[in-house]
Amino acid sequence: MITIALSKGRIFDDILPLLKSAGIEVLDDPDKSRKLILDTNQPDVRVLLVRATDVPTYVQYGGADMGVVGKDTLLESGTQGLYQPLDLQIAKCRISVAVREGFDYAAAMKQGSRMTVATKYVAIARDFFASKGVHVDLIKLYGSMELAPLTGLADAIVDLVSTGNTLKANHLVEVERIMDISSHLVVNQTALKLKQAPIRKIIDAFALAVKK
Ligand code: PRT
Ligand code: MG
Repeated sequence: MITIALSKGRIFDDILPLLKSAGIEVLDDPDKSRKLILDTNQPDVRVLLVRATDVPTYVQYGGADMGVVGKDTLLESGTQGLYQPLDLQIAKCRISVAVREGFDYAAAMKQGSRMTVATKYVAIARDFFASKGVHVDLIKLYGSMELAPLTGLADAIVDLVSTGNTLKANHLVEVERIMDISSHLVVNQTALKLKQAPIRKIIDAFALAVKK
């Protein structure tokens, strides 16, 4: 049995064509069913639905043989020992710094002043501002980062941006791009050894489909 951990939403939607290229079709629709373990047309392949941030944990500890997870989540979780054979080029976005319209980011970035930054991505934000030699106070949030600059909780946020519509709707502006993000395939090291042939087959099919 091969178990693949996926999160509902954009990653699930974007991985379906890649799964299909590997001959795998998921038989349940996660939006209609309440099942957390989904069957596929392959009797020896199943899909686990987990929170995006839990995917690295499931794969690391062998609860799943492989999974698909955003680079943002991988960098932030600091998961060790996960084999990452492939950038799947799906669920693309970027991680950026954003501030309230009219906020002087350049001045705030100058030595001496101290900025407060709210984010779910504390590790990524810490590394980024440290690399610039700027001292920031970080506030950890779990969602709706956009509210922080609007309420005075923080001067800036570090968050994912895709179309930019969410920032615009909340009178925020993207002032600096930290990095581009896409989702990666992650594989449990032991599973790779014990189930090498079927796992390789999936990796190879994905690799071929990504190139197209
Ligand atoms: O939602 P939940 O709390 O369950 O978990 P999650 O947010 O970690 O999962 P999910 O499914 O929302 O995102 C999974 C992965 O998709 C992320 O880890 C990213 O790698 C990737 N991804 C790609 C995105 C986006 N694009 C994206 N736009 N994840 C989130 N967003 C959010 C962003 O945080 C912001 O709130 O969408 C909003 C911005 O979108 P635009 O288009 O308005 O700019
Ligand atoms: Mg989300």
